[in-house]
Amino acid sequence: MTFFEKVLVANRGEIAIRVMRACREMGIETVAIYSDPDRNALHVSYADEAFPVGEAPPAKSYLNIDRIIDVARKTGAEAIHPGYGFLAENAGFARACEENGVTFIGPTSRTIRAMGSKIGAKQMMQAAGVPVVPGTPEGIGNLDDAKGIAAEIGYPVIVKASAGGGGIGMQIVEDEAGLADAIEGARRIAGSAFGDPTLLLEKYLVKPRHVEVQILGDEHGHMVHLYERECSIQRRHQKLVEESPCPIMTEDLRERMTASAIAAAKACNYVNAGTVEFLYAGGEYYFMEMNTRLQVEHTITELVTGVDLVRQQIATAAGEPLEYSQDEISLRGHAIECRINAEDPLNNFQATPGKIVRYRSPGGPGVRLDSGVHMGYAISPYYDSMIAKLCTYGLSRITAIERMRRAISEYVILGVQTTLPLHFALMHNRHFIEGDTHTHFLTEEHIQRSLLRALREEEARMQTLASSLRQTKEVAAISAAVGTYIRSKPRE
Ligand code: MV4
Repeated sequence: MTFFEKVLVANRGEIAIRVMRACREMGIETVAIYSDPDRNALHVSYADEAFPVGEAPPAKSYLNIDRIIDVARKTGAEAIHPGYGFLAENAGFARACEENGVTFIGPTSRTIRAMGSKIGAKQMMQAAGVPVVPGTPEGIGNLDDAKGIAAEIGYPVIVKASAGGGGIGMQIVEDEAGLADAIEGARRIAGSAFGDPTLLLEKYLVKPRHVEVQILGDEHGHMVHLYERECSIQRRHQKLVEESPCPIMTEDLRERMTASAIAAAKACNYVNAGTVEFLYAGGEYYFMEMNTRLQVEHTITELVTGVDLVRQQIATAAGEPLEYSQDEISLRGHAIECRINAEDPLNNFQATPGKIVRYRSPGGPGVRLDSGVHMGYAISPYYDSMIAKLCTYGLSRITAIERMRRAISEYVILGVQTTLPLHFALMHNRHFIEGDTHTHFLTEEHIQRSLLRALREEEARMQTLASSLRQTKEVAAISAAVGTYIRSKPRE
């Protein structure tokens, strides 16, 4: 069955390769796009065809809607997969695809737009009976109204940008005295960062878990969930470690949370792959937002269910009914994903772009590595710092953890500082092992102390490895020089 003849992948790095892998399995030709510095990137050589779309800055290349649509039309690509980030949740891009007769592999532009408003999404979810965090039913009006609602729900409260994401502009308010400044500050940031100053106010949930549910909907009214992912270990709203299933999930909570996720998806007539994000605190869960894209961490859902989510996205976009009914989707085992970024966890996660001078991938039982780099690859300062997603799978959580420890110990990346030492430390951290994590896990003092100790040990191991490789290199260089010297001597 051919769903499309040719698909353009409007992304780069590991996710572009991931999408192209599904296409290759499905017999679909692929078109890559690349910015000037990405001309030698892996995703370019993996594709059947590749076209430049502009200079390094995303605005001039991977966000260049007209250029991307033009490449699709010139190559005859019937569909575009946006990956994640870049244009994946850009309603204007989805609309441009619709208007140019190119299938956007994802939800409709109408759904993307609707879920882009936190207030609109919350109202829709509340009407569908999905639990939402208590707060302003509309945007924050005048200060007195805000004070009234805050007094009613009780401090601390949080002020958020309705058109926002990633925690940008969020203000936590401990008492009424701080409310006016918080609203003013959030409104200014919301206006400048998102072009929309609309704010909402909610009860602030202290140290919640971030638990999300994967859903898949087709154009024939079928909707299924593919269980939950625990994504609480984050830093500045950038996820670092994700796992499925959630270590504290009970059958009853799973039943309720997945039913809410399905109800949320149906409320916005969701089609294709999406994720319903919840905050979990005090034994209760609340709708946070709906992501209208394939997520970075889709990998762990694929590992515990066996479902190829990208394949389902492509087939759904081609009008096919879902390949699986809910009864045919089961969760087996445990999967963990560690995001390996070119960042320095010992230096405030400073991005560390640079050239990879030594690269050796892990493998073996229960290891999946989705990587976009190779030896000699230069991590660009223009794009996100992700090197690879290291995933491990086991029938039990402890097996997945033990495999992650082993895979990290096998993974050699020299030339740039990475988050590998942090992940090594986390996989040995008692609180992580006990599943006792939440969204502020990495900011807790005792966690930072224990991670610092483990990080320094791991750092030392990496230095030893680097120096031994250097020695090897020096030995190799010396023996080569001796060889040359000997060969250059006239024979006696
Ligand atoms: C919250 C919250 C606590 N209470 N809302 C962070 C970004 C955006 N996705 C929403 N976020 C939060 N909203 C209420 N009412 C805590 C966070 C939050 C958070 C949420 C998920 C994952 C990581 C986080 C880190 C800090 C704050």
